[in-house]
Amino acid sequence: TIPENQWAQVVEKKGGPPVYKQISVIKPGPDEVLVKIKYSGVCHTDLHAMKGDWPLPLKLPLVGGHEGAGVVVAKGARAKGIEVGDHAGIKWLNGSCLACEFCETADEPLCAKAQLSGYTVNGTFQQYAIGKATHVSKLPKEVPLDAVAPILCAGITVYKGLKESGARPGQTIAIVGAGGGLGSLAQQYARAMGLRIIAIDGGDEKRDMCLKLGSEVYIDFTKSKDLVGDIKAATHEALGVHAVILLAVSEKPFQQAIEYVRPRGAIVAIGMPANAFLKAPVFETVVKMIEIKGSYVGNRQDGVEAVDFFSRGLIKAPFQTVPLKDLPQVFELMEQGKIAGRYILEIPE
Ligand code: 8ID
Ligand code: ZN
Ligand code: ZN
Repeated sequence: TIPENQWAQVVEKKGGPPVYKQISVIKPGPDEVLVKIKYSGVCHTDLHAMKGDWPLPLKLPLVGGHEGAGVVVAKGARAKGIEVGDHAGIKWLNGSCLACEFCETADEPLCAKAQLSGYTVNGTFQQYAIGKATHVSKLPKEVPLDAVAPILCAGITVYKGLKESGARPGQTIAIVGAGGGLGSLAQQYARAMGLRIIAIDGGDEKRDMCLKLGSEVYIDFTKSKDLVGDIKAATHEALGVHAVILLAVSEKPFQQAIEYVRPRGAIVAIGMPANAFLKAPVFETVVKMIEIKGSYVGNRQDGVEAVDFFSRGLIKAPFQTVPLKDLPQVFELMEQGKIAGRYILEIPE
């Protein structure tokens, strides 16, 4: 039976912190499902949301979270393709109009009417979360619900970003912010795709993790005296990397990437530091034929594929599990850049 009230982490004012309290359980609308969340990853986006970092209006009070894995416990009359009892994931893209040009061409993250879990609608830092039946990810039953949770945002996003980079098997990419949640998964997807990886982040804990996850080289941005030189030196004939995957939550690497990307290479912006700009010299961009682009989560099929890589045992990234009530402490560690890999919240029964 579904209770009337539930535990949730609620951001009541911009800046937070989230408050652990009881709120009511909402009934799913006709095209929605209600998912009993077992685990939810904590993405840096949840911290950006709480801090009001982005020029995108936020729902308040807000239940954050968009890497939720659990079990469908109720559904509306028009909710198709997923049944009560199925395992399901709630992603950043909670729903979209399905009728605009972007939705029609499988670019539903670009839908102007997109609803965002843990941002414009309540997300997965609660026991019972709502998702549109068309957008929840059906998860195979044999997949562990804790480890798969970070795939639902971090995994899909880096998988999509790697495809957008155009990097081909055997080519070398730089992953900037490799020690974080997206970075740890990016290394596993990149390795599964046959790419060679230079990991860039700070500290020895992240060094050890990155070298285990499949990077050939780790460069510590807090210690290197010549980051650009060190990255180039690690590439074939010091030509630079074929692609840069930018996951860091600081502006500097976004400006720096042009200095070590190889001619014809691509710079893919995925991290979204507050008030940051991408600035590149026009001359080098032109004469090196550099491609600079953004990549934003993934469409529903990217989700299916990213989960499939995981189900096949190709993606293993470290995570630590703590109870839902500990979210404020996770945010503190994240703010300080102290998390190697991902934190996952265990949602109480
Ligand atoms: O669809 C999207 N584009 C999307 C999806 C999901 C998340 C974008 N994001 C964004 C988040 O909003 C956030 O801005 O990606 C960014 C990274 O999210 P995350 O992986 O969840 O954050 P994290 O675990 O805190 O990792 C960030 C890492 O960056 C490193 C930190 O040490 C940390 O390991 N880092 C920083 I801060 N500055 C760095 C630098 N100068 C750096 N690494 C290298 N060089
Ligand atoms: Zn996310
Ligand atoms: Zn649409």
